[in-house]
Amino acid sequence: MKKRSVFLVALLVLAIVGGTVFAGGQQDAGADSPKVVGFSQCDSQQAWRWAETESVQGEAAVRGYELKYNDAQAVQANQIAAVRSFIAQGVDGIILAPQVMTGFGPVLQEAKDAGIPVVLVDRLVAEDEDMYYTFIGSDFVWEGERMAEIVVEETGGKARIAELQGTPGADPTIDRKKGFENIINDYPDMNIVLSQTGDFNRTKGKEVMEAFLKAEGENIDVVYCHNDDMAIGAIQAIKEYGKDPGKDILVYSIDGIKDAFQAMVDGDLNAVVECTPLLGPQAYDALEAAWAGEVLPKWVMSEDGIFLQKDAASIIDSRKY
Ligand code: GZL
Repeated sequence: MKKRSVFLVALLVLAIVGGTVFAGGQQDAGADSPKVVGFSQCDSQQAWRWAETESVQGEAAVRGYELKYNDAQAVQANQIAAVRSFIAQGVDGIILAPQVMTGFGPVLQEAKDAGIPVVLVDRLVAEDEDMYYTFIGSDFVWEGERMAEIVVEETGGKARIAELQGTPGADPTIDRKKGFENIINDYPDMNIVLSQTGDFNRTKGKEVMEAFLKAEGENIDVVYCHNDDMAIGAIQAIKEYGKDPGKDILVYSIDGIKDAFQAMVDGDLNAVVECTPLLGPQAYDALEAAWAGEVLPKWVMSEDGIFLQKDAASIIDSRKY
């Protein structure tokens, strides 16, 4: 009897332990529930942004992650609130496309304190590198330098340049200007005679170009645009002014959206340096590395191309955004 009761007690203990372990297994099942990622997008006002958002959203579906998306509508305070909300919801990772470089320190510290990795996409922040897991994006100085080299080549080193700058305080704006000037500063007859922000926006780019033309329409040889949307606005303004964009006034821009390739096919735009928005796969690769405890370089640089007007017709159909 004794042996039996001992055996029965042993069975009971095993059942409880097993159950607990199994239950624990059920609790571990939580580990198999899909990862939750928060994506804070700075705005959704143009084709480049739409392409980036689609890349991040599409890849989440491919990889089976739950994505919480917020469009800050170009208001930094909204972005900070969105990131704070993601932290409060206990997401597993955050993808952040910061509107400008400054002001994100406190909320990045909160994410760090919560043990949530933050991957920056397409724009940097002016914080210590340990405030984010990595930055995935282009080399904006390189973009500006390559564009200036093309302008020097196509103008013979002599041009009065109007510049349409991007969003003030955003690192593509700062560095595309820096890169362009790195090159033209070596050419005494290459001068930026007008420069103003068009906020990376098609409508504002047109308005600023209209003002440039009103002030100095007969003294502008080149327009250097920090992005394609402003270039397309500038092209419209130049046409309405009565000049031929791409010929009377040469137009150059950065991004490589499909409308820009069409503008080159139409002869209105002279060259484009690419800045790819298709960063979704790399963003999740980075988060997966963070979750696996790996260390990545603090900058995962995008590969970008350079496209001249003469090549646009043969390329446009293969463009992905
Ligand atoms: C570049 C990105 C810029 C694009 C613009 O990574 O931040 O912002 O060049 C966009 O088109 O507005």
